[in-house]
Amino acid sequence: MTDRTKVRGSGRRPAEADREKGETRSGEPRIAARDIAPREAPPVARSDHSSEAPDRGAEAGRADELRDLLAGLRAPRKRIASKYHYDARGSRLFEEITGLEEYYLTRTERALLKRWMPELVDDLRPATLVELGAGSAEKSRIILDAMNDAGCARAYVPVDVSADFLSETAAALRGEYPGLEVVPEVADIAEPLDLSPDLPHPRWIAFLGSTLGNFDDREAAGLLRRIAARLRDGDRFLLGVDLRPGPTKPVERIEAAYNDSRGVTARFSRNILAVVNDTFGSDFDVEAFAHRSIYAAGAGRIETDLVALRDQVVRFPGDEEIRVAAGEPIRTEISAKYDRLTIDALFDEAGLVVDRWLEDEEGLYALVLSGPAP
Ligand code: SAH
Ligand code: AVI
Repeated sequence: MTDRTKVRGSGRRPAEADREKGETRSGEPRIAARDIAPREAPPVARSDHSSEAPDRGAEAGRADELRDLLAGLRAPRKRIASKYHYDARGSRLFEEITGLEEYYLTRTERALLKRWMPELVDDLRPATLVELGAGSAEKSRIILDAMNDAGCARAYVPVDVSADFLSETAAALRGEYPGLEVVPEVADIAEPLDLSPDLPHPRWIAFLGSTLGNFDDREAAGLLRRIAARLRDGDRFLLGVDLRPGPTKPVERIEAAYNDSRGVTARFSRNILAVVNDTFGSDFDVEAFAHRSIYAAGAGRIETDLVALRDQVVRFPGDEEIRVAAGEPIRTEISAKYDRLTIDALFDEAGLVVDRWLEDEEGLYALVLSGPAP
């Protein structure tokens, strides 16, 4: 049994699993964190953060990622996985988006957390908060503050694919919450979730920001199933979701959130090509694509494409070429929207039961607290 918290991702090193045990000042078992002290920013797709040279496992992981990427770009409808948005620049652009007037999601979720966390945390007393796609953990602090106030806070496990951003987040949190074990994990949350048995219960697994909506139906179902399988009695899953249009939420409101007047979302979208170039050595001309986000009512989701402004040939190392025709879209992101019915159906399939559905007065956004099905 290892004492580290790990969430398996691509390119992980088997040797990392054998980390030594330590103790906290209070004598509680320490939940060992991987060393992710700030260092040269690695490409987003790398999850290898030890100080040694990349091993064959990491190289194989990268080769798999390149194979998947090229398969997506050769598909009849071209696509790039949305996780490639999040290098350091992409993460900062997303932070900028969260402050935009049009992007109501973050501030609505923040208000819901502020309204409900003190009461719920005091009631349920989670000892560990695991957060998927934690980013800057700005809103997580609302939960952590409530855990501190309730005197139950023991460990925080932010999981994110953006390594450099995660290390900044972890360093900041260690300073802000001295008694808390902060155990960052660089990993792809679409991969199996493997939590250390040493993390104290009750545990909450949080997935905020409506990031679930960035995964397709199959991935989302798998993710929820794996989360449900990790929950013991008393543990909870806290999900934040953006809601579908309704009487007080016109479609235009959703579309405006993804087509902001300052063009920050367009820069965030195009940055995915820069990340692919940096990670795989391709030569996408970032300026040769236009951002397009449209709400697809049938699917209940925003669909974001980068549309080629001219015919082009994109080169990858190893003489691989991708041809893109003028007007051809590359799907870079979906942002699914939910309602009570779609969540109930997803949760039912995953083995989760909704405890509380907490929605703002305008019906924009919901926090869903759930537990394992009996
Ligand atoms: N939870 C924060 C950040 C949301 S942005 C909030 O609510 O504001 C989405 C976050 O998920 C980013 O930090 C990004 O790096 C991370 N992310 C996206 N795809 C991921 C994946 N496949 N695996 C792990 N993290 C991912
Ligand atoms: C992180 N994720 C939930 C955001 C969303 O709304 O889909 C990413 C984003 N894309 C454009 N704007 C924000």
